[in-house]
Parts: sequence; C-alpha cells; structure tokens
Amino acid sequence: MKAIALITGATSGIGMATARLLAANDYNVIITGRRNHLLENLEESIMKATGAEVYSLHFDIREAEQVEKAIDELPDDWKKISLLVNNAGLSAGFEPLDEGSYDDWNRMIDTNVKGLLYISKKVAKLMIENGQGHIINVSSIAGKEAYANGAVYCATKFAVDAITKSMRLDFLRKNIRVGSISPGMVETEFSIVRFHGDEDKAANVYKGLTPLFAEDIAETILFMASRPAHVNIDDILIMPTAQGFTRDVNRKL
Ligand code: NDP
Ligand code: 8X3
Repeated sequence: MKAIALITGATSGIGMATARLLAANDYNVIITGRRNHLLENLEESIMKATGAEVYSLHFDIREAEQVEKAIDELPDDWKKISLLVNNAGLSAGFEPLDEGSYDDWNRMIDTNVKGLLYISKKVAKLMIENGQGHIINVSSIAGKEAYANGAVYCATKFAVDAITKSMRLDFLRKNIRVGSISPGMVETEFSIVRFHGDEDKAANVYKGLTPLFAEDIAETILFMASRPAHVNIDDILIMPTAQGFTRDVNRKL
C-alpha cells in the first residue's frame, strides 16, 4: 500500500497543486475542502493522471464536529495517514484595525488557527497509534513580519509558527516530524478571497512582477516530505525573487 497524505484545502491553489504532485509521487491522497464539486473534479483528474487512489472529505474546517466526524468515518486503511499538509486558510479584508470587520476576523482565526488545531489533534492521534507521521503546516511570510492592514491575518500566521514549534516538541518522542513552509506572494485564489471577490484588486497585487506559483510550493512540500527519516525540516521561508519584504517588491510597470 502506498503512503497516505491528507491535504487540507485542496480545492484550489497550493493545496490542489500539492495533492496533484504528491499523487504523482507515490502517495494516495485524501483531499479536503468545502466546495464538493471541485473535490469531485480533482479526484477524477488525479486518478486519471496518476493512477493514485483518492479519497475526498467534504467539511468546513472551522467546525470541530465536522472535522472529527470526517476523520472518524475514514475507512481503516485510509486512517494510516503518514503525511498531513495543513494548508486550508485564508485572508479576509485588508484595512487598518479600526476599520476591520468581526466577520473577517472570525473567519481567519477560526480557519487558520482553530481549524488547523482541530484537524491536527485528530490526525496526530492516528499517527501516534501508527507509530509514525509527518505534519507540514503552511504558514507565511506574514507569520514572520507584520504589515499594515494585516493585523489579524499576520496574527494567525504568527500563531501557526508557534503551534508548529510546540507540536514539534509535543511529538519529539513519538516519531512524528513537524515543520512549516512560509511563502511570500503566491498567485492563487488567495487575493480574490482577501478582497472579497474583487478580481481587479486581486490582479493588481501581482502586476509587474513574477510571483510564486502554487507548484513552487508543492515542489518544496514534496522535498520536505521526501527527506530521509532522520531529517526534519523545521521551516522553509520561500519568496518570489521580486519580493524582498512583505510589502517591498520590485515591480516593473
Ligand atoms: P486559495 O484561496 O487558492 O486556497 C485556499 C484553500 O483553503 C481552498 O482549497 C479552500 O477550500 C480552503 N479553505 C478555506 N476555508 C476553508 C474552510 N473553512 N474549510 C475548509 N477548507 C477551507 O489560497 P492559497 O492556496 O494561496 O492558500 C493556501 C494556504 O497558503 C493558506 O493557509 C494561506 O494562508 C497560505 N499562504 C498563501 C500565500 C499566497 O500568497 N497565496 C502566501 C503564504 C501563505 P474551500 O473554499 O473549497 O473550502
Ligand atoms: C500571504 C502572503 O504577504 O500576501 O500569506 O500576506 S502576504
């Protein structure tokens, strides 16, 4: 039986590219997200392209009960998860704190922090039972440097860094590797979601520069996952060449 990877937020962007790449590199994959039709399309396309087995789990990661039920109801063979990629996440809104919306803040905190905790708790338990595992958290440059208009998103990614460091120690003696990848700008649906569906505003973010692409992150995650068992990559900070700091970019307009 091939190793099993569970990738959260596989209906788009980094998660989708990671699911495709892992499936092409000897993993069977569990893909998750809220948009069921996209999970169905991805399942079919991965199976056709790679021959890997795919299992789709449809849930909202902000809902602890949905997360628990989804993992509990996995068939026994699919519970032998050896790689968890905690990727589901978002940024909502881009304004100074006094103008921020509670709804946006709750969405980010509930998804990026609480959702990551819910699924990690469930899957880590399975990994401990199986005697091995690897958890890779998708953090961000926004978890290293805070920027204007990003207080809550940055706070959630600083939290992901803290959670990664604690998990590494919690599982040090459990044969579970833990690390994170912290990307700068990656062109996905991220900015469309951040600007509440405004595609023009989102396109401006990447205007005049070459951002990272989802495949760049997927390749790096595969690299982290494929190191020999004695190697733990704690964190990789990966930036577009044109982005030196969160808001300091070399734009050629
Ligand atoms: P996308 O918007 O393209 O993908 C986000 C994914 O997260 C989707 O599959 C979405 O699925 C899933 N998701 C969001 N909310 C929920 C939820 N409540 N329940 C379940 N799944 C959810 O963005 P990216 O691929 O860019 O983002 C992936 C990760 O990378 C995020 O954690 C983001 O913070 C991080 N990141 C992104 C960067 C970038 O510049 N793009 C840079 C650094 C980090 P669905 O909507 O179907 O539920
Ligand atoms: C996304 C990176 O700098 O656009 O996590 O906030 S940034």
